[in-house]
Amino acid sequence: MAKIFSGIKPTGVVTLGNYLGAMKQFVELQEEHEAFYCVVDLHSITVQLDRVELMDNTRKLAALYLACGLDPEKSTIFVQSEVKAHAQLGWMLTCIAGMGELSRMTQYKDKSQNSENIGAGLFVYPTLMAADILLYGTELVPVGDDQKQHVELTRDLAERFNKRYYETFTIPEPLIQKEGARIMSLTNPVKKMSKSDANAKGFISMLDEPNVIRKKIKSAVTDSSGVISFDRENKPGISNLLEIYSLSTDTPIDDLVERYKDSNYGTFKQDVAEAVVAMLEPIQNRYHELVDSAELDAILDAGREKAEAVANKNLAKIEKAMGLNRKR
Ligand code: AQP
Repeated sequence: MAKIFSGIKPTGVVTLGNYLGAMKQFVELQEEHEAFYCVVDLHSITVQLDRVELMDNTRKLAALYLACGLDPEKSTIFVQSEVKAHAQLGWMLTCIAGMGELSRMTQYKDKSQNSENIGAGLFVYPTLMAADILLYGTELVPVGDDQKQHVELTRDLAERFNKRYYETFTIPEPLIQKEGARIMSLTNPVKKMSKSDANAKGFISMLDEPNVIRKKIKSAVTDSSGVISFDRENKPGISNLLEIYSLSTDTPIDDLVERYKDSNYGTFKQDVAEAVVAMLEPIQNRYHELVDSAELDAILDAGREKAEAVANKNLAKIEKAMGLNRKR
């Protein structure tokens, strides 16, 4: 049994990419491991969001965690800003991180590229993520491929801290699936699907209505060869749809390629859309029951208490290692 931590930012409604790349794994892992899953709202304020929208997104994401199958009897499910130790450890780790290593983070480079006002929070985001992970003695971090570099930085910071101060942190490993680790945008299949994409046609939200999903998949960018085969480099659009179809139905990609070898893109896209609709239907139904319920609040309150107990105990040890608090 390993200790697991992961989280998702409530910057919008989670996408099929977040689900297939991360959340689906969260559910499988809770069966055999001690898992902490967090709605990382402190990470969301690295970009400017409407306050009511952010609170709403936080609630929606927590309801989706449960609707996807996270079970509060098996996992600890909570909201990051409610456990204050995350921000405290985030600051402590920022103090041992270097400007050079933070500037090398590709997510920072990508996100700051087209922005005039780059917040300092965006720059130090990885140190808060390191704090999230290290606070729970985490051994495994299930993430999509885009977060691998941040987990590697977490390992470096933990090793540095252990050498500089005291053997305090467990060194975590990223856990990245072979398939689904990078679901691509439907309008630009060489770019990853993101919930904050300004073009809503690029992503499928977990709460999109069936007809919206059908339309988005129908208009997904493909190519003109008309052949259904898996070739990420030369056929990124069709390969992305094959991956989505495969993960939505638990069917190997090779079987799908064989099944559709004489089909056209129209028929194939229709079937992909129906597979996604069928997979999301029970999740959406359960989500609607939960999102405004008192049950959701009770689960998050209990989750906060459980997370806080572990986090505060570990934070006290880390503070001691670093020399914080007065001498007695
Ligand atoms: N397209 C994707 N394919 C596979 N996995 C993905 N993840 C994100 N996009 C894809 C994984 O989802 C988890 C939660 O991500 P996050 O919300 O914390 O941050 P992110 O990676 O920046 O996700 P988005 O959707 O792109 O958010 P915005 O648009 O706000 O930046 C992570 O494990 C991530 O790898």
